[in-house]
Amino acid sequence: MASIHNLRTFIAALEEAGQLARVRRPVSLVHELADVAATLARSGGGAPLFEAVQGSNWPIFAGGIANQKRAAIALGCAEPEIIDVMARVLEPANGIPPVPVESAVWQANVRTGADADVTQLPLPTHSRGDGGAFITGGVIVSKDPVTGRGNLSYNRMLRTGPRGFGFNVNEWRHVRQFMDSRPDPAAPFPIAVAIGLDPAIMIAAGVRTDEDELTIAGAIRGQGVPVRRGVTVDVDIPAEAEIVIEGLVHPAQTSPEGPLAEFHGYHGELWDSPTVEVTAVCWRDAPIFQTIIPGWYEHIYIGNVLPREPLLRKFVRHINPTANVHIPPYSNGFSAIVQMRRDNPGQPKNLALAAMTAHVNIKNVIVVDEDVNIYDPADVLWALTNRVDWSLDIFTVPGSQGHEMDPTANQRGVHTKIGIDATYKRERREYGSRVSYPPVDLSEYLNQ
Ligand SMILES: Cc1cc2nc3c(=O)[nH]c(=O)nc-3n(C[C@H](O)[C@H](O)[C@H](O)COP(=O)(O)O)c2cc1C
Ligand SMILES: [Mn+2]
Repeated sequence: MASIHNLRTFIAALEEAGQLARVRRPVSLVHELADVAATLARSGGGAPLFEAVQGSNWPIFAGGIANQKRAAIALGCAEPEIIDVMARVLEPANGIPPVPVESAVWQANVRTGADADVTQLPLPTHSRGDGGAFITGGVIVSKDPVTGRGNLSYNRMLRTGPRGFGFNVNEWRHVRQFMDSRPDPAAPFPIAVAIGLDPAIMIAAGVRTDEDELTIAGAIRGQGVPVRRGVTVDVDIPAEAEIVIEGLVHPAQTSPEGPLAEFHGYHGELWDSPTVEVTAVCWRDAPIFQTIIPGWYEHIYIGNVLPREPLLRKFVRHINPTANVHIPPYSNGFSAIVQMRRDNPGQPKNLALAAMTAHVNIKNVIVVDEDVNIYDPADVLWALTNRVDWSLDIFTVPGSQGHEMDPTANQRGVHTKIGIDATYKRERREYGSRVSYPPVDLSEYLNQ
């Protein structure tokens, strides 16, 4: 497989692996495109490349990192190595800084000032509860005004006009801290939005770290990401981005922004968010637009699964060195499945306790044996059904700290965590071993 260094080489690698779904039938940007992408993600289909988008000449790609197979392709590793790779690249000492270059592919078409018009961009209105057309798959590139360090993040952007967006940024984000750290916190703050990227950059942008997240993308690829200074803003933008929007955030000029499908599977509320004044729109010839379906698998993979599994695994391996973990994309990053070789009968509960303390979000921990596939929800439900006595094998931690957006928590994020020992208790009753049919390569049996 050729090495991945931009969106195009990623799409080619996905196609080679049977993980791309070319959608040739024209789709509407309003709901239909997201419906198709969400259906593909839910049914284990490929990542869609919408080749005919109504009202636009630009194709749209989605779902690049929506399952284990594609996360492995994006990271250039085998599926069982995903957490090892993420653990390595999250280590600041392994970071590789970006490399400034003179030319960027997006310099092919540059529109500035009044010529910059974002209504020409194919922005989907994703979910039926969404408040309009949003950029959800753009990576925000900014710079710490004090240290000069670069920063990547995701901030949803509601299009409000030809040169205007609403910009969602909560109080914990670096962009918010950068703006507030200046002598005049209300002064315009320069950003660039890079769209259509090497998935290494997409993964890095979901990480919370005090380093420049681009150093993580560099660590994934083993070489620094080429970056080029913006046309109208002084930030270093990935040179192989398909599309770049530059602009100024106006922190004190706020307007209603939202709602949008949230990672927990409901819609967020309407915010009074800072606005963005667009200063330039740039694109490579025949660009591919990219979106993330909000509140769906890729959103969770980038924000909650890949960046968090390494610490979770570290915590449980402190107790059991061969334990494995997965944060499944179908439960908002609030659940963890822990897999272990059971020896000491009390240890599953200790592992559940360890998993709960690794990340504040973790609320439900299910501990299973090595014969249960932690990536298959049906297999986990089988273990819950056949290996749990609900009066003996669970414990709850009422009044513990969770995520403030957990729909079961109070406004401060206080909720009840639960640990479930779904391992086989042979000492209670012996049922022999599980029915098992080893998987075969179906292509050797079908279509012959
Ligand atoms: C797809 C996606 C969308 C996100 N949207 C927002 C958002 O609209 N507002 C926000 O404050 N955080 C959002 N986040 C979370 C932050 O972008 C993310 O935590 C990032 O690591 C923050 O970077 P920072 O630590 O440099 O601030 C989103 C995350 C993902 C994965
Ligand atoms: Mn950051």
